Amino acid sequence: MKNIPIFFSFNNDYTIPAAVAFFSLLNKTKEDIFYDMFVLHSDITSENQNLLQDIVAKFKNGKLNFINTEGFLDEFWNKGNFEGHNTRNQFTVDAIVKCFGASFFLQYEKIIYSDVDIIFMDDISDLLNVNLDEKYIVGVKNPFMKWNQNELSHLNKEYYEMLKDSYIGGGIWVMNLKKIREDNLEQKMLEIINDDSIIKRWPDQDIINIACKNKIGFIPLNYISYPYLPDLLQKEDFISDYSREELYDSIINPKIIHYAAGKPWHYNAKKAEIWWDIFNYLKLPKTKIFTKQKENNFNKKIKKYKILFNIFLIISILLFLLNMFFYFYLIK
Ligand SMILES: [Mn+2]
Repeated sequence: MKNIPIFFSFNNDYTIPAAVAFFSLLNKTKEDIFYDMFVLHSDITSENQNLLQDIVAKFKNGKLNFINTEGFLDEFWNKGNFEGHNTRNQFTVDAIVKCFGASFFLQYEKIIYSDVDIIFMDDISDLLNVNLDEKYIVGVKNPFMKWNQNELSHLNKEYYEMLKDSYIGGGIWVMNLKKIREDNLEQKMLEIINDDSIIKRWPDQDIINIACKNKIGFIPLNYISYPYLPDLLQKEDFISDYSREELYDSIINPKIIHYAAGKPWHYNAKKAEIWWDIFNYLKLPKTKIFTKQKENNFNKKIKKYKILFNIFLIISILLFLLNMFFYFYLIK
């Protein structure tokens, strides 16, 4: 048996996606692998913790531990310049807590981090054998940098030039905790958070990529298979740092499907069938995140109708006044 440490960082709202992700991880685990799973969180209810424990208990090769991080980094989250692109509406403090794994896992020299808006399609324990050397972190290089230069448009020219060819996504990392501690890298991360001249649009990604620059390693794109990539590959002008073979291989042989943009629980994601199959198999409940997107669209529609209604009302009143005016005028 080989023990593989892996951690996650999410809030109570993400319990159901985490349940699907945990099931998919353990369902694909090789017989000689045991996952020591950790959840960094600040608000997951005991009921939801039990729901997740029950999923893990279905399998023999995983143990789930919750670590409460309540209050940790709150001050930095509230003060830091996270204003770009509505960052504060999209993310919670949990997004930056994950950068600080070295503080929570003193017992390990390296650890895997994974998002939970994902499906594991294969065992990923080999990741811990990745050669870390002098690197702080290993992740998947963003394949959309050349195509969508807007991804890093919030950074100034210096940082943009520094990061554009090496920027890793946030879905899956292997963190060199030993080296991060040795070099006191977390102090540097705090300074980046505190530096108001750096806008953090993608909180965790921006902090890690800036702090670890030149000491970042890469794993194949298969570890973040993007469900919407096939559509982009149909566009003739699509360009990427990756070869077409690598891009297609990530679609055909995914190790992890990452619903980075459209989420399956909002019904609008590509490749969502397998997510729903696991959801239904586990008989999971539909919680409030399932309606969020719909509500938003609904609110937008209502707003539109409200404006139309008000215009209609004003025109009606004007017509009425005009009528009254003519009525009295003509009667006279
Ligand atoms: Mn994600």
